[in-house]
Amino acid sequence: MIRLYQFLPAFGLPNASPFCMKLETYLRMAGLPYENVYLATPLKAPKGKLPYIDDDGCTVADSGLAIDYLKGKYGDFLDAWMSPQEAAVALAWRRLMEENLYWVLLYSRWIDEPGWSATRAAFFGGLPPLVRDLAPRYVRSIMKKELWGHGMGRHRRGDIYEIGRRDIAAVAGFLGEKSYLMGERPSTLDATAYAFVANILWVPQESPLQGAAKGHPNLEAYCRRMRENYYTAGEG
Ligand SMILES: N[C@@H](CCC(=O)N[C@@H](CS)C(=O)NCC(=O)O)C(=O)O
Repeated sequence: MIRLYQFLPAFGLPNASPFCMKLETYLRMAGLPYENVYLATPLKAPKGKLPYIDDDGCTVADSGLAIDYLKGKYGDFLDAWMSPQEAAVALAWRRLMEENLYWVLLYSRWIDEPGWSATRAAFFGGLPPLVRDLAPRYVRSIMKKELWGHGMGRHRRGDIYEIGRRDIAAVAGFLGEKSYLMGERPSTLDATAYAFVANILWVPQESPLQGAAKGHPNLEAYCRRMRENYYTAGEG
């Protein structure tokens, strides 16, 4: 049995972590049976981050490495049809979202207001009084350091959101009128895109990033399509 270790759901999404939501969406798209194991913190995760999977005792941490492992063991249900050129394009789009857009999302949630207030309430609001004050400050300081280390956190607010706006416009432009990112057939890239775009569009965190996504109605339609296809009503 595949066990998916991920954060507790928040914001009415399958997961407020785009990487956790990506891996769960992949499992659903590939039709692989799995069981969710929800963790409050990533402290015990093999690499200190979530998600990771355990497949009958074989542990794989990192959404991308887990998907590679699952494809190797159970077959590539989603991407085998792609030409090498299409696979290269899909990888480049995935990197845009996971390695660049992610940091704008992180900034909008953990640093900027009103995102930070919503994050604090959703992730820490249920903790006992003292921890409820200390934990968010501590985790936020880690996020600040990570943003600085990546480099995104060194930019001015306006520049960060302009970077995010361009990424969102690029994703929307590439999607165009197609049903899925790579055409009329769903692929693993859609697990990433749905997870990221829904985590920007469908969260109670107004930001210029969310405003940019709302400016592209095809992104909303795309997320609805993914939700209808891969999640039952009310789940995500
Ligand atoms: N490359 C990893 C990224 C995972 C990741 O960044 N997870 C975040 C949540 S979105 C996390 O666990 N952060 C905890 C931390 O950095 O302390 C993947 O694809 O799984």
